[in-house]
Amino acid sequence: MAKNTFYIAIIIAVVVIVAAVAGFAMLSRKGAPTATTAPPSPKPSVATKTTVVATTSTTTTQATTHYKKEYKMSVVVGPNSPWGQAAKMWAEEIEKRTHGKIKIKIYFAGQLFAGKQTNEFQLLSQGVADFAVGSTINWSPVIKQLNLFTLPFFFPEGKHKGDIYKAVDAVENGVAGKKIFQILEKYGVVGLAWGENGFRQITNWKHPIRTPSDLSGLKIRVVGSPIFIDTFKALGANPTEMNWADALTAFQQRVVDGQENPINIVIIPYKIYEFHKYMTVWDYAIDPLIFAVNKKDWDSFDEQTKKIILEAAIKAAKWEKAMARVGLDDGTSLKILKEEFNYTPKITDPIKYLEEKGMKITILTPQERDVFKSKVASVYKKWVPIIGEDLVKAAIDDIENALGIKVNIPYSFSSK
Ligand code: X2X
Repeated sequence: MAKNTFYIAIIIAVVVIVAAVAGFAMLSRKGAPTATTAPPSPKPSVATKTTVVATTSTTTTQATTHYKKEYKMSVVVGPNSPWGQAAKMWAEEIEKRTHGKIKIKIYFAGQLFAGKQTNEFQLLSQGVADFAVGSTINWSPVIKQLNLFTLPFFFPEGKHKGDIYKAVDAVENGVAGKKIFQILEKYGVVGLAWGENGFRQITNWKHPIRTPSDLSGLKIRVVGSPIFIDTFKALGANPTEMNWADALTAFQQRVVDGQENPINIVIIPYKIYEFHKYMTVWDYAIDPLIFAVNKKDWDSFDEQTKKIILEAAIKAAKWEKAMARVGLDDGTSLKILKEEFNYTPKITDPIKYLEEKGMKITILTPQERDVFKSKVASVYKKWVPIIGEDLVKAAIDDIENALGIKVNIPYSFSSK
């Protein structure tokens, strides 16, 4: 009798185990994400909790457990600028292609760093932000080498319209650009693609600027990056640092006389023409954007996820860069937007658009630009050693090799 009870108990135990295993198999199959369905809701039931314990060694659970519930992306500007739109494009593409495993919340208009834009790089390197589409200017107080792009009048106009943009691409895709990405990585940030805020043009409400004397005494809002103070002082202006978050009110109230920013990404979307009647196109500094990710996050992703994030960054950056340049280059950007993105921007002639809005626009001739350039030797003397002579030389080589022109700067290198 006791023997029979023992056998019955064993049979019941076996049935229970088989049923449990079969149930678990069904549950885990149901829960596994497929190419077409979204992953299951993160709130596990008691049954799934048990299965998680039982399956910790399988690859399915490993791939899902290390994602954060939500990742943060930082952007200095709002969602109406192509800069903000490209951030959205990047985040959405990542979420779509990872089937929702990576969800990104975008913090526009500097929300993540309470308006102090020069803090963005630290937040990204510390992981307070996981992703950013950041301006090299805003990161340059921390990564001194990024001041390369704001050395005044460094990039040559070249022989043909649009050559100056080819010079920028040559640096970003060349030796100098690679060195810069390596430096970022040492600070815990992985750069994935180059976008663009654009060449910065100066606007003001008082009068046209064609010569350095026209700038004399004008109070100009600049970003809180020291090379700007040095440059505008060298040019005879009166620069004052201000966060972008406070700038529009300052323009409206005429706390400052002028400002400098790129046409397509800032001046038009932020309607600077409502405050300033005069603009001078002088292409004195470029502000590349970097699509970047915190290195700890990056290292936590599997190869497939990395590939998705990288490809999505390259795609969004390409669209964004074309938007920054459309109507200002030799037509390449409009072609890219139409042919590769099937997208026609609303404004294809930004200069004409701004004139229609009432702006008086002065486009400097190469000779007039050279007069400004002749005033900034002191900026080069101080900043080339800070940026690093090697990096500046590498950038010059990149440009000369790509464009076949000579780059002249008001600086003599200490060594060959
Ligand atoms: O603050 C600016 O001028 C802006 C928006 O261009 C940057 O973030 C560098």
